[in-house]
Amino acid sequence: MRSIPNYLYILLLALITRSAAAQHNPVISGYYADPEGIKYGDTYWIYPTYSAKYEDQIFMDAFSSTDLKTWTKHPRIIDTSAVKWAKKAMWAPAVLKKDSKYYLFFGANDVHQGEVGGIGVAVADKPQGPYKDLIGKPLINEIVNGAQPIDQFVFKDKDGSYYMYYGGWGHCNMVKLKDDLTGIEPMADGTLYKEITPEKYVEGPYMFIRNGKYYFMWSEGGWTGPDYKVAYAIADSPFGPFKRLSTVLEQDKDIATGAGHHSVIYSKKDDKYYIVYHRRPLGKTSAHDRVVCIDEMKFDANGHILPVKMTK
Ligand code: FUB
Repeated sequence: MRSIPNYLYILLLALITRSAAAQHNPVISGYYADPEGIKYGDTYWIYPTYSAKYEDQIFMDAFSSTDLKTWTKHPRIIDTSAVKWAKKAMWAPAVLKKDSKYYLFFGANDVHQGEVGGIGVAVADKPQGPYKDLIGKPLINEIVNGAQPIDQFVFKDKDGSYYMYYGGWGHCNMVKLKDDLTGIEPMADGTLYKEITPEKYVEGPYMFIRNGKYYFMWSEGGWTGPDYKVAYAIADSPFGPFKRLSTVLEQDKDIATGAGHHSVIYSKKDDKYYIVYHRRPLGKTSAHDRVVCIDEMKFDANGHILPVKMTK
């Protein structure tokens, strides 16, 4: 029997590898949402919400990878036994490393006026936990400016200040965190809670700096439906103003619906940006049927974000 010529063998191998790499979404199995992606050293991490009934959302898992393709699950990095005031609806982690500690901010209890819950903060010695409640109570419990205290993102500014953007119910506040992350303190102008809600904002804020500009992003629409999406603004300061520029991510009839609540990972070695988000597989209509995906996020020559093409 004649053997396959070498060049054909190599071509075949390249094609197989390429299609395997292209078929990467969803990146983790199971229903998860609101993913916070981050790189600690050489390792990529995803911290998502466990997407299920509120009463079942009593823990969080994390996932790590060195190549953005193969992910290792780290189960129950935090749960309600470590956070006495959290009973349900542990949502939307935001994470960071400060000094030699790892911090995880989260929402709990789907809090309404007069209830205990809101945004909490936990700390661990390793990215995979176990995370312990840092202050033994919510960091933000109250509803201020109409914003439900959920969906926090913690942003470190150029001068080392930590600002937290947060809010559901169509309102977004920013607050300045104390340097030890145990509470909030007034900003330079004396404001404690500054409302910065952009047009059409619903929830899920995120911020990053690129070429000196502040890119502020958020989710619009309803997370339980197909029209959920991500939009953005560019500003010269972390305080805004944040004028809506365009939609970055939305449903695609051939791929998935309800795409939103994202974060961004920057890969310095190849200068690439990745959007980490959740979406609802075609044919699924339950609110909680959400899966975590990653796609590349590109910019035009003027620094504007191009619409993301979701991939399978
Ligand atoms: O997963 C729970 C909630 O769904 C989040 O807090 C919202 O942003 C929405 O994604």
